[in-house]
Amino acid sequence: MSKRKAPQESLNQGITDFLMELANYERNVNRAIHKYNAYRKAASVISRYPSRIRNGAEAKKLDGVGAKIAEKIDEFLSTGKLRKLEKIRQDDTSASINFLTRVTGIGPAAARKFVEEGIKTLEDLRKNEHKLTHHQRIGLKYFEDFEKRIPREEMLQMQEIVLKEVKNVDPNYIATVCGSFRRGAESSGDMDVLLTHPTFTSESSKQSKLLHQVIEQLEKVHFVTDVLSKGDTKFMGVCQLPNKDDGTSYPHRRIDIRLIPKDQYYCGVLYFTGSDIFNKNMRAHALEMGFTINEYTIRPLGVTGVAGEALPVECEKDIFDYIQWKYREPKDRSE
Ligand code: DCP
Ligand code: MN
Ligand code: MG
Repeated sequence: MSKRKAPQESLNQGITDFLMELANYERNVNRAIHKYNAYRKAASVISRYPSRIRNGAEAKKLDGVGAKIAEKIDEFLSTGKLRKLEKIRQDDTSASINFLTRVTGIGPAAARKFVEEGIKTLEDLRKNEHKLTHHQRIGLKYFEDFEKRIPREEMLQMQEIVLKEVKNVDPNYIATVCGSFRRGAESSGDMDVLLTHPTFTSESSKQSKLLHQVIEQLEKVHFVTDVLSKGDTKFMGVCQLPNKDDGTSYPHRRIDIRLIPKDQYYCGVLYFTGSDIFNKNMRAHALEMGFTINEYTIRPLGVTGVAGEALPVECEKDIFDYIQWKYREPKDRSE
């Protein structure tokens, strides 16, 4: 997961931006999850609205936009800003909480706790390293690097190293770089790698060695530089390309590697290719067709709505076929 997205302009960008800023404020600062969800829902329905919204009343007709949000839209459209947001932006506590959550490993709860203790800046965090988890320490160490997006040219070089080293460990591995990279993005926030092996299925016993020996190899060739967390099926860490010819170094980058049973691999590839919006839309269509899709399986829904056994899947197209959707190449999966 990465936090910074490439901007995606829409007709009502100004409105959806301020709604998302309010949503994050409600979640991060007030712990008001219901308000967070309400703002997000409104932002989502407005982002799909096909014309430029002229006033609050027009927006209020949409499902998920109530009187209070309509009022804010009127204020925004007539004055170009929102007093509530101006106040929030000036509030030192909420600005600090929002800032700290940009460090990987610091979620809203940890950020609130730090701010209560007077820890508000990178400098404060550095002075209080003993209060940080290992993950947060690495997040702090590479804060500036992790804020940078990864140009596709570098993603291609990173992919080459990962695939080569995976095959060096065992040529029978199957590995796919997913995420925005697989959708053809010109830059990515991180690298998402999925890994499987023909001997590993959801029926076979756990084979954690399959993930660990790949990580060891990537560490051995100095591609993986740090570990954020490492389980039997999920690795979260940091990697770096070898220095350029002129001796200058590349930024450190976030990399996630997941080991997935072979029979669940293509549901995983589909999910981790995204986009998140495409996933939501595909799942909604699947439900209409009587199927439920998640990152592991596609299952038919019985008449009572209970999910049946996982259906066999040999490639991504199988999943599209079950729900009678025309196959879409990764580059056409932005929504
Ligand atoms: N995903 C999802 N829903 C989420 C989070 C993730 O469906 N809430 C899926 C779709 C994403 C994929 O996982 O494409 C990888 O997550 P990332 O956060 O890494 O997103 P991207 O790779 O798409 O973008 P970025 O370039 O910012 O990393
Ligand atoms: Mn990711
Ligand atoms: Mg990604």
